[in-house]
Amino acid sequence: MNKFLSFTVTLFSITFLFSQEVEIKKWNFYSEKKPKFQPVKIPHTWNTIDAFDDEPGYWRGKGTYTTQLNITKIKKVHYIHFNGVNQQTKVWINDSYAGQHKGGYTAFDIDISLYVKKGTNKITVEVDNTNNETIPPLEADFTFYGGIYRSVYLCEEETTHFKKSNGADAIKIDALLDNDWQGEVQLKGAISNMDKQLLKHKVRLNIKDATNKLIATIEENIGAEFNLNVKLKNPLLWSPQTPNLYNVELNLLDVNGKIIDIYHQKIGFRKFEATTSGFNLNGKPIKLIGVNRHQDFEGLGNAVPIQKQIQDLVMIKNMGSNFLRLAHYPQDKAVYKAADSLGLILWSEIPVVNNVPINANYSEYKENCIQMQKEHIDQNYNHPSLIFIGYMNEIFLRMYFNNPEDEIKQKIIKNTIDLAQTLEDLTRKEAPNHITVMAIHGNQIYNETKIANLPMVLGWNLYQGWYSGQIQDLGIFLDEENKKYPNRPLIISEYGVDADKRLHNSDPKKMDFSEEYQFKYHPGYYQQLKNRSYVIGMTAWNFADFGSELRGNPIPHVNQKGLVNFDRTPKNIYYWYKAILKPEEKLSQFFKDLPTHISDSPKKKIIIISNQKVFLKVNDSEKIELQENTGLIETWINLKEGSNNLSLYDEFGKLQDSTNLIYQKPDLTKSNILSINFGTENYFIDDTNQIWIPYNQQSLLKVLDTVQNVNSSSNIKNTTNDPIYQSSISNVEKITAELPRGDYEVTLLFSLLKKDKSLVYELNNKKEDANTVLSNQNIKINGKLIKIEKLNPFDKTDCTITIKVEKDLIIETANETEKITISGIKIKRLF
Ligand code: GCB
Repeated sequence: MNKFLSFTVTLFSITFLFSQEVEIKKWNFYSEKKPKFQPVKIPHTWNTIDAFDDEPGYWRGKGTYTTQLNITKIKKVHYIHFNGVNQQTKVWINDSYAGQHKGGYTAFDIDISLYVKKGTNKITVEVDNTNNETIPPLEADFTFYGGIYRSVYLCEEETTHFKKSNGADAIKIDALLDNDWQGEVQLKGAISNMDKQLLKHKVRLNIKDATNKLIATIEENIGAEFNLNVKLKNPLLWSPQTPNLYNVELNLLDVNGKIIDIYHQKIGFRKFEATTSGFNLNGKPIKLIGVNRHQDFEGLGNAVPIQKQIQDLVMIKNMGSNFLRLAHYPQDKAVYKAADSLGLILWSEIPVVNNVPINANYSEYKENCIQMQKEHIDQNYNHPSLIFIGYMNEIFLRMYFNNPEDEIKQKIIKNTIDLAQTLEDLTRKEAPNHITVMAIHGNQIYNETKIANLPMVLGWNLYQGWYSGQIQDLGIFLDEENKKYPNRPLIISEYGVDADKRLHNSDPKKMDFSEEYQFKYHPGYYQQLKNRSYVIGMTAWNFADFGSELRGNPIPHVNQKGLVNFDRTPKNIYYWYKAILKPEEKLSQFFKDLPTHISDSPKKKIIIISNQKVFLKVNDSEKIELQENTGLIETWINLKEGSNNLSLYDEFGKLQDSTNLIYQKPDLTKSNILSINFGTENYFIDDTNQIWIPYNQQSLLKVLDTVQNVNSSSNIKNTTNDPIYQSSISNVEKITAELPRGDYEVTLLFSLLKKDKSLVYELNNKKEDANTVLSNQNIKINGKLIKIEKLNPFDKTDCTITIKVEKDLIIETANETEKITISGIKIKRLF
C-alpha cells in the first residue's frame, strides 16, 4: 500500500485511500541518558540541543520508544512501516522480537503479523545511534541525530497483497519514450502471500492524466510476478518547466473482482542524456543548476515536519533551480514527490562518505552498503524527478588527510575500488534507466586509482577560493581535467563558502565568513561554469546552513555555507541566484548588510542585486542610472551624517526597494557606545544588535606597538557572539583614546585562543598555533589595576569598570614584561 500524497505549491495533504494505513504519532520515550519515560511525538530526535551546546560531542546511544496499538482484525497481515530511523532499529511486539533494520536514511517494513493479537498490543522500538563501524556513514560533516525522526505507519493488508521488498511495494515503473516521442509504461510487480486461488487473481492498471481522466486501462491475470506494458499516444512530457505527471493506479483484484490492494504513483515521461557537450532533456539542452540539501532545520535537528521540508523545495524552485542534489543520503519520500510536482531533477545518493574500512568490518560494511543502495533505489525508482543515482562522496578524503603509510593506503584503495565497482554495477542493474554518479574532492587520487572512470557522470566538489587557491583557479582546473579526460561529462556537485549574516566587509577575503565574500564567490563560480559545456550541472553547497557538531565557525556546530540560514531566512546570495536564474521575473533590491555605517569615511560601497537596469536615488540627489552585470551592481555613495534614504527604481520609474541607512562617525561626542573588535576586518552585529567595528575602520582608538592578529574559528564557550572572541590582537603595550570629558563604562573582552583542531574538510588549511595568549593579564585602565585571571581556553572573559575621563582613556599593561592580548573593547558614555 502506498500512501498518496497530493501536492500543491504551499499546501500538501495526505489522503488515506484505505483505512489500513494509520500513522502512529504518539509514543513514550526513554534513553540511557535519561532513563525516565516521557511522552513524545514523531518525528523525534534526542539531539536537538546537545548537538549545539558548548560541550564537545552529542549523545550517541540507545533510546527506547513504546506505544500501544489496537488491532481489530487479526486475520490480516500487519506491517509497521518506518520512513526513517537513525540509525539501528530493533522492534518487539508484545515483548516478542519482530525484526531489525540498519541504516538511518531509508524506509523499512517490519512484518509483525506473527506477533500481534486482537486488542491492545505493545510495541517497543529500540533505536541506537552509537558510532557503528559497519553502517554508513562512518564519519561526515553533518550531525547524526538519533531517533525515530520520520513518520511511522501501521499497515494492514489482506493476506494477498502487493509484495513488499526493501521498504517499498515491489513495483517498478518506467515511463519510456520512443524516437517519435510516443510513450510506453512498463510496470513490473510481485504479489505476496499467494493462496491457491492466486491464478484467478488479476491486476488492473489505470493511467489517468493530471485531471484524473482515465486515459488507459488494462486488466490481466497474474502470477506471483507480473509485467504490464501500456502504450500512450503523445504523452505530455515531464521537465522542470512543465512537470507534467500522470497518475498510475494499480488494483489487485481477488477471484470475485473485489479490489484487495491498491498502489498509487505519479509518473512522468522524460528522456535524457549526459554528454560532454551538455545535458539534454527531451531532446533539448539544459544546464542543470541548483543546490544541495541537508534535511535538518534550526531547533529541530533532523525531526522536521514534512510541511517544512516541502517548503524547502518550494524555495529551491522559486530561486530558479532546476536541479537538486539530496546530499548525502536518501531523504523523506515527500521530498521526491515534491520534486516530481515542482519540476526539480534529482541526484540522490547513499551516505558512503570519506572512507571505507580496511579492518574486519569491511565485509559487513559492504553488505550494509549494498542493502542500503537496494532500498534507496526500490523506494525511489518510480519518481520522474530522480535521474542521477549516487553512492559515494569524497571517499578518499580521510586517507588524503591522514596520509597513512603506503601499505595501508593500498589496502584502502583496494577496498574502496571493490566497493565502488560493486555499487556501480548494482546501480546500473537495478536502475537501468538512470545515470550513475559519484562526488569526489579536488585531488588526483581519484584519477590515479581510476575510480573516477566508474560512474557515468563525475561530480567534483570544488572549493577553490575557500579551502584552497583563488576563485579564478576553478576554470583552469576544469579545463585541465577536460583535456585529460575529454569524454567525461562533469557536474560541480559542491562549491560554496561559509557566510554569516552578522559579518560584513566591503573588501571581503577568503575565510572571513562575511556575506560579501559569499557574494563574490558564487557569481565568480557561475561565470566560469555557465559556458563550459562539458560541465553539465552545478549544485551550490548548500541550500541551507546545517548542523555539523564537529565544526567551529561564527555559529559553532553549524556549517554556514547555506544560501539561506538554518531557519531558512534567505541570505543575500539567495536573491542573486533568483535574479540570474529567473530573468523573466524582474528583481531589484539592496544587498542587506549593516543598518548603520560607522566609519571615519562617509563613503560606502552599495551592492544592488538586480536583473535589470536601475536608477538609484540617495536622499535628494538626482537618480543615477546603473547597469547590471550578471545580476549585480556595485557603486560607491557619499552619506550624510544621520539618516539617509536610498531608493531604487526601474526604468519605468516604479519603486523597487528602499532603505534607510544611518551614517555615524566612530566618536563619542554624539553617540554613546563604541564597540571595537580586534584582529579582524569584519563588522559584526551582536545579539543585542550592537555593531562592532573593526579596529582599522576608526581613528579614535590607537593601539601601540606591533600587534599580531590571533584568530580561530573554534567555538567560544558561554557566548553566542563568537566572532568577537574568535579574533584578538596580542603583543599590545598600550591602547589610548581621546574622549570627551565624562563618565564611562569600559568593557574589555578577552578569550584564550589555542591551536584549532584542523578539520578534515579544511584541505589546505592546516592551522598554525595561535597559543600566544597569556591566561593571566594585569592591566591598568587610567591607572586603575585590573587582574584578568585564569582565562580558560576557548572561553570568554569580560571585564567592566566605570571611570571618569578628563581627556584620555589609557589602557596599558601593568607589568612591563608582559603585553596585552585583547579581543574587543566597548566604551559606553554615561554622560
Ligand atoms: C565537502 C563535503 C561536505 C562538506 C563540505 C564543506 O566537500 O562533501 O559534506 O560539508 O565539503 O562544507 O566542507
